[in-house]
Amino acid sequence: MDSDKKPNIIVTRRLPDAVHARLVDLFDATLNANDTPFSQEQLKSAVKTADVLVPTVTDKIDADVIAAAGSRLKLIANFGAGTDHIDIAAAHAKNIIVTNTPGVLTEDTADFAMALILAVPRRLVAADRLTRAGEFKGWTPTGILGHRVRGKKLGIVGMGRIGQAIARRAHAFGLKVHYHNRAPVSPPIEDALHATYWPDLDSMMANMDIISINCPSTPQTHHLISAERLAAMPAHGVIVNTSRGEIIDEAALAAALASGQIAGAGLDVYENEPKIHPGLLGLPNVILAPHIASATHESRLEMGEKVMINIRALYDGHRCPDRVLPP
Ligand code: 8YV
Repeated sequence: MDSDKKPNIIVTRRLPDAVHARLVDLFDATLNANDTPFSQEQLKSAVKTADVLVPTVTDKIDADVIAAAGSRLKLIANFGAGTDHIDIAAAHAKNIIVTNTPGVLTEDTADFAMALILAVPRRLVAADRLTRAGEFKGWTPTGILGHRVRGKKLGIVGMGRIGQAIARRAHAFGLKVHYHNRAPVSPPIEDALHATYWPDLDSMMANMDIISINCPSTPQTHHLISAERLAAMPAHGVIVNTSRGEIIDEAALAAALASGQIAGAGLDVYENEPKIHPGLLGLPNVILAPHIASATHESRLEMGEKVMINIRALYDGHRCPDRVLPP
């Protein structure tokens, strides 16, 4: 690239105004003003002409899109932490770097997971619906009874940054923290989190009151929460997912919730977003959020900063700080 020329950046979605302004200030940046997700054809045409593509979770950057990339494309700087929608191996084979935005959305995502962990057993959304429907006729001893959270066992599936941030909150709320991970975290971290490791996911699921999904989506975690594992949960069990929909067999979950095999769920992510399994939509014991666990003004700004830092590092001749390797 000509060193005087600003790199050409294509951003597939509309971003907060402050991020937008800084991107166009620093780079020859084009953002998607109408915010409609790009089609595969639009993605292919973007990677042909751009030096840097800034996609989000709504873009499927598969091998076909990577194959269409021109020799200019040096970096895919994802606006988000999860990169399961990007074929990183195919990008690396063409010497295209992939970066993400870890860390800046950890605490917000953990807050949202904790909100679901509290809201499902305490029936917060059902209570709001009842009140708006004019059904609040005054206090009763038996109205909208939920279940106590304190003292219950929470099983965290995936003890990475977000899992650990949830563990800290859960301990403060009096939950007993358990976790399953490919390997245990180090003893000092485990001690600080007051967490108990379960090498076997099946045994953990059978023994928990609440399960929180916090592992990344990879071929190995696809439908990790299967019909069989849901069946192993106790009937009062609750499951919360703020990671990726593909980790749970969504049809099996809808069936388990409808039959009363498990008691409730709080979902922020779905297997085929933006579609949601129709069986979930009518269930009173499920809270359905539209993939907003990290949706705070603060995190979106910091995600934008991370994207810009990664692009600047590359064009200033440094290593991008948030390089992602193939899973
Ligand atoms: C982001 C997320 O908002 O960062 C992630 O992996 O799931 C979300 O919280 C989204 O990915 C933006 O691309």
